[in-house]
Amino acid sequence: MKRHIEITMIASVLLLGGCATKKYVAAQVDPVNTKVSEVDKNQKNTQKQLEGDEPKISAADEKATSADARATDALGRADAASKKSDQVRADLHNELNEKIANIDDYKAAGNVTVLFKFDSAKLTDDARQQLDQLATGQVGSLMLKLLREREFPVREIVPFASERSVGMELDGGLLVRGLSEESIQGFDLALFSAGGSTSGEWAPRFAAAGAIVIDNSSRWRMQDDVPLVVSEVNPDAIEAHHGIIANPNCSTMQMVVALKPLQDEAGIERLVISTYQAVSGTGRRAVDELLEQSHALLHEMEIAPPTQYAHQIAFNVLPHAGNFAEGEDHTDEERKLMSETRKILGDASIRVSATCVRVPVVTGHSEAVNVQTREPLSPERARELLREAPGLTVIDDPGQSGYPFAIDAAGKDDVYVGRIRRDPGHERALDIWIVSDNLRKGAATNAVQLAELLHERQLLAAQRTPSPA
Ligand code: 2RA
Repeated sequence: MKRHIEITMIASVLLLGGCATKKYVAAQVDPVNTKVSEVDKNQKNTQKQLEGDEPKISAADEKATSADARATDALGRADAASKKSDQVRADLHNELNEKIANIDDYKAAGNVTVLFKFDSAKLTDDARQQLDQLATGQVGSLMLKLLREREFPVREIVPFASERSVGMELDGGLLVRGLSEESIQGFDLALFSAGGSTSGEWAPRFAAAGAIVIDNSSRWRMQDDVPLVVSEVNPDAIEAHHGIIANPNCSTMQMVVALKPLQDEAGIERLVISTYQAVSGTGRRAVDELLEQSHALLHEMEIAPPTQYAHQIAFNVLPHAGNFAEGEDHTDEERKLMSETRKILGDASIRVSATCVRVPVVTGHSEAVNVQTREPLSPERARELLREAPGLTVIDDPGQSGYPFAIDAAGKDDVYVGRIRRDPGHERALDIWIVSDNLRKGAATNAVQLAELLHERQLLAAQRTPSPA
């Protein structure tokens, strides 16, 4: 139709131009007619082709419609996902903001809820690190809480702290005292959560005054006449004390609870350990640093230079937990894992390789441990042994994503074990994953369990029968 109108218009224009143009017009009309019939032919061909292509066209049409629907659907989903991720981001911001807002309360509340606190100026680096824990009160305050929660049969609890905190009133009306020869007399039990120097100076004095000291610092752990005790692992060792009992380091503590049943069954030849340690192991200031850095990064703000670690800890992983002593290529944390493990398990021949890593987790240390046994031990038997052992919970259903992890273990007293499997590289080795709350079982819970053990075994001064006159 369109083609026909066009031709008519050309003809009428030329005719209006006069006779002289007729021949020319006629001459012109012929080619036009030829063209018309060519076009007609083409049109027919095209028509035919179109008819032949029709199924293809309608298939293409269908395809386009369904692609359209899919695109609309995908757009809808993308929109929902973006809304969801906005929500997740907003929730995370709110959560962090809330934590940041609480930091001041948090710091204030923790300041004196410790048993012993001293002037950090005279302390070594190692002791200062321990002191950080104490100054921020994480383990000390948890000890007090646990003594109450577990109804430890106590007549009187007296918190000791540095001079500047003397006289302060803690939760439950406890008044903080200062340390002096007079003030430390008359106690049956002293729970220390202070630095190595404080313990070095005052633990023997408390012991001489008749108390049994349970010390959370590293000061006495490797001393031959000081038992290093984990309540589920070597409880009998407590009886050999001479006034001081040492509480192991957190990363060793949780690991030996899981290793003991395997050692009893098959012996242990070698351990290869990688830890993933939470920042609360360093102290409350490190928790603050992680939260403040995370907050800054999420708000696209500059982060302050790190003070607790050598590098940024938020959104990072540092192959550096503990301190490197001069000329040492292992940190003290790694050395503690080696020596304390051998002492607690009572086997100096166990070979231990350890890498201690700090991760941006607030509470809950995780450990991947390759255990090479002396005798063959199947993963099935290991699982069975670990299920029956005290203080342990096995979560091992990898197909359903069932394994322990830090945020689940935080706030609980058990040690959690999962991913129990054969090491394909060694017929007598298993790989296991161990997680626990580093402040609870890793420190305060075990200290209180040791106090309970002393009480059950009638070893406290007030329980001893006076010798006949
Ligand atoms: C840690 N050594 O760095 C500590 C806790 N005792 O996690």
